[in-house]
Amino acid sequence: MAQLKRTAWMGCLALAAILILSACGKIEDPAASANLNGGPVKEFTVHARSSGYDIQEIKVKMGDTVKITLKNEQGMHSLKIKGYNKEVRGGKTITFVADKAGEFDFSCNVSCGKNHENMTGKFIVK
Ligand SMILES: [Cu+2]
Repeated sequence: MAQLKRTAWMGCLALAAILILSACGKIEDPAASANLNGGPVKEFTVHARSSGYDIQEIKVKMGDTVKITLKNEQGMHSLKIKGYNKEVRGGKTITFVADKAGEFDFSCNVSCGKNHENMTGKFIVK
C-alpha cells in the first residue's frame, strides 16, 4: 500500500516537471511564437519631394504588419526597400509582414532628377 502511494506521488512529480519544462520552453523561444502571419499594423505615410523623403527612418518590430503609403508631392518617385523585395510607387500603398530582422536601405527607384541620390532612408526591423 505504501509502495503504491509512493509510485503515484512520483508520477505526479514527473507530470509537474514536464508541465513546467514545456512552459519554460515556450518562453525561451520568442521567435517561434512571433505571429508572422500579421502582427499589429504599423502605418507610415511617406511624402516624396525632389529633395528627398520626409521620413528617413521606418522602424518596426519583427512580425509587425507594415503598411507604407507613398505620396508624390513633387515629381514621380517610388520607395524600394533593398533586401526586402518591396517597392511602393507614388500614390500607392503596400502591406507586408516584417519577417526579417535588420537594417535595410530604401531608396527611390525612379530616375527623378538631379537629387535622386538624396532619396534614401532606412527600414529597421528589430
Ligand atoms: Cu525620386
